[in-house]
Amino acid sequence: MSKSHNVWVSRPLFPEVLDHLAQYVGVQAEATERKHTAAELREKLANVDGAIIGLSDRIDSDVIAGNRRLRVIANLAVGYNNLDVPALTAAGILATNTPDVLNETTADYAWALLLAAARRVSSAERWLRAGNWRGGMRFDDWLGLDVYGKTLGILGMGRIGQAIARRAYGFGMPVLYHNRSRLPEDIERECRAAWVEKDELLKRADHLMLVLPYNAQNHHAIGKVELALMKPTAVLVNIARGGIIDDAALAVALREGRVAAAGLDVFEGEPAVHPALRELDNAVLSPHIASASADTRRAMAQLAADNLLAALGHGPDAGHPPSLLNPEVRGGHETKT
Ligand code: 8YV
Repeated sequence: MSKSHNVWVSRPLFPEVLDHLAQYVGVQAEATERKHTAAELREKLANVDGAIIGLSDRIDSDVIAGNRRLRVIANLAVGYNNLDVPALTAAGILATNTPDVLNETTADYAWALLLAAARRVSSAERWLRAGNWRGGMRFDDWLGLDVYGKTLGILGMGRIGQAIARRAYGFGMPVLYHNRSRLPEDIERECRAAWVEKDELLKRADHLMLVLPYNAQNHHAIGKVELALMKPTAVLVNIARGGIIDDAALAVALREGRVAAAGLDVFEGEPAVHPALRELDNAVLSPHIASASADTRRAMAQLAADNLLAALGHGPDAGHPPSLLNPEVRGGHETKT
């Protein structure tokens, strides 16, 4: 049966999610994972009604210029700094993301990085695998930093920041946070978290986690000046976006022991990673996998598919994408000619 709408999926996705999409729309899905150029995106999007795309696909005014058909872009991520939402809105194209379904998994991973960096898990494993564990182990070898009982700082206190904060209770850690806007008192109470100015956060946090969205204001929110305010015994964790930390400045601070260790899941210009960071034993590095549990990545893919279908008027949420970023376009798919 021919379908009234066609969609493009820019990367390999769970087969069951593609099958679900195919019940309603014609699906063209890429079989390999790669970054698409603006010209490729323009060409792919010219002949479809909607697309599911990933963070490496940058959708801006240039990519959608003159496109008379496209009705929806469904991002496979909660962060959407790869989308020019005002440009999509101006073109009458709906934009969606995948909030909430990844909060807890991503919060777990932030703790994994903090613990691994503080307790030197990765470097100890590298040392062991290299066959260095022969004979006795010195009592004062492999000393790490405590996490339990220390003050946790969180910069950016959205839903993931709050999920991180709630876990701190189990570690006996008081939580300080900074966010552009202070949380309502009941949420602060529930998270046992106190708002402080950014500089105070940097100075007082024993360990600091970054969970803020990337935008022009947050570019290098942690640079040389901010790193100098941190405690030399602090661990810095970034699960948010590359570009929030000045990676070159962080590498210098880590090398000189001005910051004790770092756990980094995201990098400026990823998949490239600053060579100086790769050299450092006190940096735990991972390839942007904070949301990558089997259940959560499935839930993200399913939510992106639900958003796409709803925007095109299919499925149980027809006409009401569950996580619409530009509701001002509402109805745009009906009126677009
Ligand atoms: C990525 C993320 O989507 O949701 C986000 O904003 O950064 C991640 O969940 C995922 O790593 C795929 O790139």
